[in-house]
Amino acid sequence: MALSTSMEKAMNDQINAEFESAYLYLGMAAWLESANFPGFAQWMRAQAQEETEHAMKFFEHIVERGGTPTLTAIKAPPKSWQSPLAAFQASYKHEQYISGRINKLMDMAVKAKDYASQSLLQWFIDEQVEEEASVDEIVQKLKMVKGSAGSLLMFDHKLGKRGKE
Ligand code: OFO
Repeated sequence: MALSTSMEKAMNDQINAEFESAYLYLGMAAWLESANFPGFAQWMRAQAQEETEHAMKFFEHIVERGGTPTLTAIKAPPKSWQSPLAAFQASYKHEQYISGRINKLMDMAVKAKDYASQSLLQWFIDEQVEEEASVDEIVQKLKMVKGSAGSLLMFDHKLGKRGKE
């Protein structure tokens, strides 16, 4: 079954949203590097990479269903944040926004009885649960280590192992 025009448009918008996420996290990586938190920066780099993979999942789905991926301008991310905690809090908020978008796409797919899109979107729904949980865990830990430079640096070192194990 070919992708409906409205679903094709909505998924193209989601390609943009996923690349916007990648750009946001790459922006956070750049700032965290400049603020001397190479571990947190590495975590954000890996996150940006995952977001690019998410965008490509929508890209391939559109192609496989006979549609045309349409790429549009990506919003520039902020250049700095108050602290690593502020950056991860912004990331958590952003993931909640993305989860809301994925849920809306699922609503559309259900209404249209588009089972192939529902299958793809179910993967994203599960992925969003994980994304929100992992960022929230980091936020909570950053709150705990607040005020202790030594603990903060140890945590930075720990998160820097992401993608390297
Ligand atoms: Fe693509 O999951 Fe985050 O934004």
